[in-house]
Amino acid sequence: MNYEKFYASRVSIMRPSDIRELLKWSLDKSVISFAGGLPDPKLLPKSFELEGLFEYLMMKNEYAFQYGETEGVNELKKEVIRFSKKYGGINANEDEVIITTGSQQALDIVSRLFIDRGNYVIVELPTYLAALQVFNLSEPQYVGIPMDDNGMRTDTLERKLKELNSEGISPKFVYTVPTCQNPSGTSMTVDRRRHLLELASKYDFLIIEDDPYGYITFGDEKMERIKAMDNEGRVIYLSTFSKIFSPGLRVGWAIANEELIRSFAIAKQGMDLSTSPVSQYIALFAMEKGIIEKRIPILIREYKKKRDIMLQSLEDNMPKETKWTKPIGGMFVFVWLKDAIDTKLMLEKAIKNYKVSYVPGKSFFVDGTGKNTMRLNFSYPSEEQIREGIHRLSNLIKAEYNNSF
Ligand code: PMP
Ligand code: G9A
Repeated sequence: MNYEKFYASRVSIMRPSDIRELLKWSLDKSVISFAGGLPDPKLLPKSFELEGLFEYLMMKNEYAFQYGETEGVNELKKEVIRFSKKYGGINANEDEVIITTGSQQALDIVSRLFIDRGNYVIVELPTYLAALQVFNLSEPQYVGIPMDDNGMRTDTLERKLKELNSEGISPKFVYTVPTCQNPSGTSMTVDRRRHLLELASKYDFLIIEDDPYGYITFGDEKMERIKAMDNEGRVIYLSTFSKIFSPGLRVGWAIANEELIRSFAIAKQGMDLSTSPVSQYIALFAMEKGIIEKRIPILIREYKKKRDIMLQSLEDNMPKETKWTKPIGGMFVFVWLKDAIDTKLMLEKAIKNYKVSYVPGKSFFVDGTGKNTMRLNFSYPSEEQIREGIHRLSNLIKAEYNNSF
């Protein structure tokens, strides 16, 4: 059967995600996976934490097992508001919050609400792959802004905005993961966050602040949320229970001006009616019992240990002409190899011969660069696997360097 003729034209734009395609290797125990951005399996919810959950769900039976409001379970929204205020300094009321089916759904909604074909959208170089996957379906024109150790180069952004402005072009939004970015691991300084807000005001665009990792930073650095500094209602803030509790729940949230949240809700109605009420009540249980607040310091302690081991192993093993980022939190280190190396071509050897996987970096870059880069996740592998995996990867890279010019 030839199915081609049945597909809508947008199907030709769809691309499989390098990350999702690699997920199977996370399940193959013989391969050490630095690929998927998965939480440490040892830090997923424990049975002692979830004691009483079944009774709790039965007590909420007529809500948890029923259809729910599109905006989300009201008590959960209240908990999200309290949490975002306490840990993120964000002020919001109940009309300014919507519960989403992971942040991924919020990104899909952003794509549907704001991008018409050919609209300009600004992203970081590199940026989160699955955001590009959903934005692509709306066929934007991307402008990629380079990053350095201090996050997005807002000076370059300003120059680019001036240029676009002189051509009469006004971008719809800047998409940023300002804290412990996926994939680079870097964080934007507070000065640059302010600068970004000033530019948004001057050139009249929205900011999508995607913040799954801001609650897992390792030091004392205060990563002030852009949303917390937003006086004009320009920032749409996204976060999720995926990294601080469980990605299996598929529960996230968005905070924005209430008019925008209303549009979010209308878009969401046609997508899934509401986020699973059962999942929302599990998240609510975890919030009310303080499970999440208790586990955040544990996540920080454990991930910091793993980050340190990864950085030390890279330092001890990687050949010269290789560099990498030094994240202050989150789950990822980003690596640049010699220009001659194509990490996508190298991947098969890595998996088959060296039994180690990573995400080739090219698909994180909207400008076609990044061929010689890779993303390494340090939250999922064990400490021993990190040491052994970096050793294996370094051996492969040394061999590739010897074969290259
Ligand atoms: N945004 C970023 C930057 C992410 O890294 C992720 C998960 N890897 C998501 C959004 C989606 O998260 P979820 O849908 O699980 O909330
Ligand atoms: O498994 C996923 O697709 C979520 C994680 C994303 C990532 O690895 O960046």
